[in-house]
Amino acid sequence: MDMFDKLNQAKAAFQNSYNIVRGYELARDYYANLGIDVDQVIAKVDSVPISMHCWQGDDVIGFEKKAGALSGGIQTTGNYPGKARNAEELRADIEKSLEYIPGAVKINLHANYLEADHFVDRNEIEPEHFKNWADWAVDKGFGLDFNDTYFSHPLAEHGTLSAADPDVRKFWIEHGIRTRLIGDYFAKRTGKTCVINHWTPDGDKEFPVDTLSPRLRMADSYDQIFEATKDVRNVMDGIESKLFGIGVESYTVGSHEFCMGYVMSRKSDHIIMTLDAGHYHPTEVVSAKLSSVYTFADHCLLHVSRPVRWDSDHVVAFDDETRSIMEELVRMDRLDNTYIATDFFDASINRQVAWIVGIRNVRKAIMAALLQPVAAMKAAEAAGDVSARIAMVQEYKACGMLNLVWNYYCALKEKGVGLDWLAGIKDYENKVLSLRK
Ligand code: RNT
Ligand code: ZN
Repeated sequence: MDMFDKLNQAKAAFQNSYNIVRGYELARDYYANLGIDVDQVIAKVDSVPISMHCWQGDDVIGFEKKAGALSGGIQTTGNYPGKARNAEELRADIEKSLEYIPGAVKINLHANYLEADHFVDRNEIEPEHFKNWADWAVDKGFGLDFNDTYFSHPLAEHGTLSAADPDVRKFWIEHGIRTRLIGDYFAKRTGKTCVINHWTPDGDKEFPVDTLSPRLRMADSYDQIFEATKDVRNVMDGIESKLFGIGVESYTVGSHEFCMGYVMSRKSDHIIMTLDAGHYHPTEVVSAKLSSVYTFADHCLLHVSRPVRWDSDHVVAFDDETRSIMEELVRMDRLDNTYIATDFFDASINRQVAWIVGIRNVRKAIMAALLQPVAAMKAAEAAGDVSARIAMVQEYKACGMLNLVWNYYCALKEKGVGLDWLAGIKDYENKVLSLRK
């Protein structure tokens, strides 16, 4: 490259940055007219922690020495090369992805991502098996969240916390207990609350004759887990419901009603509902449930995901439902009460692209919700002006100024404006991922 080319390149780079700032200034003035301080919005958006699920990086397999196939009615499809084969690779992949993900993150681990030189069964897991993760998180300043793993295990074939076999149920209760102790360890190590999500795949392919007993057993199992670990502090416990899983289509023990009933009846300050965007009937949406949850609860945990016709766990899109969820949280003033976690696993594309696109979309949806004149919209509604209401809701939802603020925010954080991150990921794919056989 000669001097002339270099100068031209510098000019183009300058022009780009200049345009980003110009865009920001335009948007800043536009939003100021609506009574919105863009700089405050940016600071807020940046501070909302999103819990990044580790399991997108290796198709939910984990690092147990006897790791088998994924089970429990969930599925990854696709065979894109380069998935992480061990915890070091996974951590490196997460770090690389985070170069292009702006804003506060926590890392969300599953119990099967332990590290040990021998096989450690689920009822034997200890904090020491997660020491490397904790050391890494402390070093990087990340919070850690956690999940028990009640699937991909031979003893999970006929139920876990609801199992009729007392020994099997005992095994899984022990797993739940140890999961909470590890959550306690994470909270102590990182100094940040550890949010644990409890999800069991228990269910039946056919509609059972006795639908009550498994539910009574599951409630009792959770009670036992919480009673045995009642001294654990700084841990929140989400109970995740589901409509159905593959192979257990007719009956799910941990249904929405079961989980909501369990959480509400325990009146605990740490047992909360988990709402996964893919866990309801196809026309039933999480955004429509949140204000009912918040009528009776102070917190909840979200699994932001994208169901395509079923709980397919596609990469989160910047779609209406993701936006509606965040709009609800903002309009209810419950953004800070809500633990936001991602949950998807696409094995058909570069796994880092999956993380980056999905998590950026979650944060962008938060920004989109905050860049709306909520007070004015509420005032129109309260005054009974339903015509102004629809006009305002539609106008501000689609406002094109959003991207100008988003681009400026990404530039400010040096996380890649527009698609400026894609080449970096392709490069990593060529240099690192493609060498993994
Ligand atoms: C399954 C649930 C659950 C899992 C993770 C891996 O349908 O959504 O949250 O995706 O535990
Ligand atoms: Zn989930």
